[in-house]
This record gives sequence, C-alpha cells and structure tokens, in this order.
Amino acid sequence: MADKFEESIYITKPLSPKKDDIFKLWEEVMDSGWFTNMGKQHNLFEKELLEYLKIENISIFNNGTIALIVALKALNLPLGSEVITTPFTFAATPHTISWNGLKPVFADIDLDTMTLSPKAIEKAITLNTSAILPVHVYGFPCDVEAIDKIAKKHNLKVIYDAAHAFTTEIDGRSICDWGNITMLSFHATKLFNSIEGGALVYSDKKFGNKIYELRNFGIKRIETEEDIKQGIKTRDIISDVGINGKMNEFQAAWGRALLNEIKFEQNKLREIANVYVEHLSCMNEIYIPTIPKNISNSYQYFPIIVRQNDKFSRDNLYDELLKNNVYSRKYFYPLCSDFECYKSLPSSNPLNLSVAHKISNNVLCLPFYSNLGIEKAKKICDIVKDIKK
Ligand code: T4K
Repeated sequence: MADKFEESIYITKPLSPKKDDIFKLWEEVMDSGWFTNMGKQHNLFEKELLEYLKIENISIFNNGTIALIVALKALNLPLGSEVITTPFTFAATPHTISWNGLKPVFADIDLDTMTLSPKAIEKAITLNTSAILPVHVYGFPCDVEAIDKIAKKHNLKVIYDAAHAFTTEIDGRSICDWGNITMLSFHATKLFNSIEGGALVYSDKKFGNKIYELRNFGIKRIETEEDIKQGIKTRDIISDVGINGKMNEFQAAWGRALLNEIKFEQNKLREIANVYVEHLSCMNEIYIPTIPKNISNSYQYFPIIVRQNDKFSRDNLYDELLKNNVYSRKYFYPLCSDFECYKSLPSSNPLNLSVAHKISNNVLCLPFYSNLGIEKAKKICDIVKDIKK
C-alpha cells in the first residue's frame, strides 16, 4: 500500500518566472511611473506573443472572461439571438453569452474529442442563431474544419474558447487560425499565466480597433480636419458601451518573463503524462483520452475517464484520492446546462446532451504540473491501483 501524501497535492501549482527576471522588470515598471493603460510592458507582451504563437493580431486582457465578453460584443450579434455552445466547459463560457444579452443554446459533444459535435451544432441551428462558441476543452481541438463549413453555410460567426489550448497547433498551424476570434486565458492555474490575464486573437484586422476601444471603456481617439485647423491633434470620444479589460504593467511583465520557460515546462509535463499513461492505461477501469499525432498537446490538463463498475467509480476514486491528500478535480461536473441559471433552457434537457452527461459523470483530472515530478506522479498511480484492490 502506498503511503498517503503528507502535503496537499493540488490539481496544479502556478508557474512563476525566475525571481531575478521578474524583480528586474517590476523595478523598471515602478521606476517608470507608468502602471497600466497600454504601457511599455503591455505593448511588448503583445508583440512577443505574436512571434511566439506565430499569429498576426492579438489584444491582451485582464482576464479571459472579459476577453470573451468583448469578443462577442465586437461581433455585433443581434440582441437576444442564439449562440450554440458546449455544456462541457467552465461556467465562464456560457456566462459570457448571457452577459451580452444573447441566449446560450447547448449542443452535445463528441465522445472522442469531448468538444462540440458538428452534427449536434447543425441540429441546434435555428433562424435566430447568430454564432457558435466551441471550446477546445483540455487543449483537445474541436473539429475546426467541419465547424468552419457549417458556419459558412449558415452565415454564422465562430468564437473559439481556447482557454486550455495555449500553443496547441494542428499540423503545425496555430489553433487560433480558425474562427473569427479566439480567446486565450492566462489565469494562474493555466500552463502559461500572467497571474490573471487573457487575450483575443483574430485574423481580420478590422476587429483590432473595435476590440481596442471596447477594452478601454469604448474610448475612441479621433482626428478631424476641424480639430487640426484649431490645433487640436486628437480628441477622445466614447464610441460604444465598452468595459475595463486592460492588463496592467506588472502582469504583462510577469507574462513576458514566463514566456520563454513554457517549452521547458511542457517537456517536463510530457514526462509526467508518460508516467500516468504507463501506469494507468493497463487498468480496464480507466480510459485515457489521447490527442491525435498531428496535434501538438498544450499539456494543460490530464483527464481520465473512469469506466464505472460495482467497485470502482469516478466519485469513489475522487473521494479515495482525497483521503490520501490528492485533490483531483471533476472538471467539468456538473455540466453548465445543469446550473440553476441554465437548467430551464430547452437545450439543457439531458436527452439532448447524452454524451456530455456520460463524460461529465465519469471524468477526473489528475494533478498535472511540472513540479509534481515523476516520483509523486508514480505514487498517485500506486494510490489509484490500491483503491481498485
Ligand atoms: N473558458 C474556459 C474553458 C475556462 O476553463 C476558463 C477558466 C475560462 C474560460 C475563463 O478564463 P479566466 O477568466 O479564468 O482567464 C479555475 C480557474 O480559476 C479558471 O481560470 C479555470 N478556467 C478553471 C477551469 O479553473 P477553479 O475555481 O477550479 O480554481 P481554484 O481556485 O479551485 O484553483 C484550482 C487549484 O489550483 C486549487 O485547488 C489550488 C491551485 N491553485 C490555485 C490558485 C488560484 C494554486 O495552487 N495557486 C493559486 O494561486 O477555477
């Protein structure tokens, strides 16, 4: 029998930059007297992310949720129109739809990828549908090509929630290349973090100005001929109902200092993933979803699916791990469609979401962070095997 852990083992432990690196940058910010409102660190962070992710346009935010709210707003979707999304996600996803005065419509997921099923999307489309909001859950890419075709056929906008998919690529191409706008999250619990933070990535430059304004209270800087005649260079007007979504200089500096460490971290996470696969895949009670070879894994979460029997279930595995001081997480149980605020929607009917219910009732995310190390990962596997005995 493996001994229980003396310390608490959480699902993740946030990654910090090297102290020397971050203190140097923070000192620079303090000395500059410029703490927020699109300062030097902010602008450098955006520039470095463009290069790192091999993308063309990015706007960074104070968190991923506000970024997603702004993405939906920037697309100017008709008030009260329907946005098709997955129930198998974090609360933030459907909440951003509701915050925009739009109606979330839940559609079922695919068994293999756990992401929105293209067939279920087609079935959910009505005359009132304006957009699709799929989630690359755990960094597993949605069927982006099929969703692209559906969106074109029905003239719908696509906003991807890629909160878990930082650096994910399909055949070497950034996951952010699909859809009208993609949201990334840089929350502390994410592989790459700026403590709190997020970003919007878009291919069409015209969104850039709109997003810039919406992120900053709707402030638009204009220059008229009359103003120029009168010697006024620029004037600020409020162009739209904006919000405060700005990332401050301290967090932007944190993100910059961490960016170059991500590849190293992902290599260490790959080793931990290999330990889990080696020790748990032989158990009939556990299925480990795998990412296809043409996809580069973000290594954000390590989900397993429990094949329930009389003696072994997801909930009993969760409870037993807890007794051993291991805090695994039931991401994402319950489904968003079962939340009080959404359960009365017609699309929340469990008959409409049978695959999502099946996955949500049996999924468990194991502790997954580089500092966990190989030995502790092996010990977690031993505890899981002991529970089965
Ligand atoms: N879309 C999707 C699909 C998302 O998953 C999320 C966020 C969003 C959108 C929204 O993006 P943001 O607005 O957050 O940028 C956590 C995160 O707070 C949340 O960002 C994340 N998804 C979600 C899946 O997980 P909780 O409520 O589970 O977090 P919490 O506080 O229980 O933390 C988890 C564990 O991490 C703790 O048990 C211990 C450890 N931890 C956490 C923090 C904050 C630390 O060791 N240190 C820390 O500082 O939501």
